[in-house]
Amino acid sequence: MLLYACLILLPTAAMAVCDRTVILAFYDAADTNGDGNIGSSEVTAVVTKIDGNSDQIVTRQELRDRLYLVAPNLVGQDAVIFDFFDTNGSGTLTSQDFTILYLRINTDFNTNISRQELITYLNRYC
Ligand SMILES: [Ca+2]
Ligand SMILES: [Ca+2]
Ligand SMILES: [Ca+2]
Repeated sequence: MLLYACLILLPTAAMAVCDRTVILAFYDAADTNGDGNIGSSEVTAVVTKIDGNSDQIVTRQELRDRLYLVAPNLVGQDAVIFDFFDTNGSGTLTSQDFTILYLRINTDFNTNISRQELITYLNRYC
């Protein structure tokens, strides 16, 4: 838990290339039922589509090749999206990245990431 606390407080280098418009558009594409919240089932649906070989790790190549399955309007923006999600800067996306991001953004500690929580986060760090 201490490790997570440190990672949450660390400013990320990835934010240097952060593009709020792209991140928000990706959020809207992932919010498949359009209720302004991203729940765990919507996260799982996105990861399942992008993780082509189903090894629970999303590589840059997988995101580049398969982004059209989730957000056809964002094809070509994969690097911006990847860097936003690679919160630990490891070069791959794993459950640790999603956990860190979830803890950073989900300020009311419920089970969803609301659109407003994301906007608040982007206003602060992006
Ligand atoms: Ca939703
Ligand atoms: Ca994979
Ligand atoms: Ca990572």
